[in-house]
Amino acid sequence: MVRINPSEITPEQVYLSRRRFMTGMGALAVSSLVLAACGSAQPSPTSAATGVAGATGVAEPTIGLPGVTLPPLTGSSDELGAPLTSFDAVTHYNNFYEFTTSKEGVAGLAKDLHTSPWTVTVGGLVQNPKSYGLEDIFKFTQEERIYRLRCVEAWSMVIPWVGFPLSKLLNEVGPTSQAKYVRFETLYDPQEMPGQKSSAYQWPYVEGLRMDEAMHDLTILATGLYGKPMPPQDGAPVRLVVPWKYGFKSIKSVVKIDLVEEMPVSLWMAASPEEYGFYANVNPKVPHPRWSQATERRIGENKRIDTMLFNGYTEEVSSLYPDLSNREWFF
Ligand SMILES: Nc1nc2c(c(=O)[nH]1)N[C@H]1C(S)=C(S)[C@@H](COP(=O)(O)O)O[C@H]1N2
Ligand SMILES: [Mo]
Repeated sequence: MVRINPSEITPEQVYLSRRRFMTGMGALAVSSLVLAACGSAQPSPTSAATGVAGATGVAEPTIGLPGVTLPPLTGSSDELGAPLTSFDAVTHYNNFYEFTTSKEGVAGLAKDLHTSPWTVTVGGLVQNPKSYGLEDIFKFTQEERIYRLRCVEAWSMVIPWVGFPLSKLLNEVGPTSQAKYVRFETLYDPQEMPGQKSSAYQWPYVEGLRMDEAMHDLTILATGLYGKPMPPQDGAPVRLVVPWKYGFKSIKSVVKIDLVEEMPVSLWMAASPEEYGFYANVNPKVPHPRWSQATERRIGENKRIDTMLFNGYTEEVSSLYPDLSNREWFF
């Protein structure tokens, strides 16, 4: 992002907003979990990364978890009527700097990423720290959420994610009263992720949210898209999606979630502090230091469209940011 050319580049409320973004049968399914027998041993993040299988000794790239059925694609547009971005574009125009800074190159380089077994270690200021294997992640009811994704580089997509509210996982571990922020980390494994051999960035990729942002119903952990398991290039097996913020906040291939007291320093804050802050809420009126954010290119369409405050989710999230004149929210 920093080094590329922009041209390339309240309960009732909660219930109501839920209804707006959940679509079709998937949302109504009691549980999509159909688990095959799987090993009970918790793999360490390291063994998960290298794909060393426990019981069988066979290491194989796996997408998703055998036996898990995700809710099928049901929607065809977002809640504003914008059509879905094609599956091909969603999976072949990616930002995932752990592989390459070339958007078109990510899919090919990421295709062999070992995503099973996988462990997400959740700890820090919580009552019940827990390591989630994929089988635990898929115990949360998976639902379809069609969201706009607005990259800070001024392009956007409409993506039908599959996932579940992050709040469900956080409620399980029980943040203590000291916890003010959530810090997320992507897998660090330069063998699997060749872009991490570059010292241009401080790996692993880190992102963060304030506690109320993390608990917001729109904030999900996504395990798939288009009714299919998450493709590696989109952040398999599990990634964050925060639709009212610039895309870089939606961290991919998460292995660690910590509840913390201090505001985390994200990879982008460390890489370019004069350009990227913590909040990064979408705002057409606050330009990036190097380009305007007033409009965006919807991938697959020719014309530019107007960028919306909070990426069109103002009704849902504006109560989190009481003073809109506070520039910190939009940096
Ligand atoms: N770990 C990690 N997460 C990441 C990125 C990345 O480079 N590494 N890129 C971010 C950026 S800039 C965007 S726009 C989105 C892109 O998600 P997509 O490729 O699934 O559309 O992922 C975000 N999450
Ligand atoms: Mo982005």
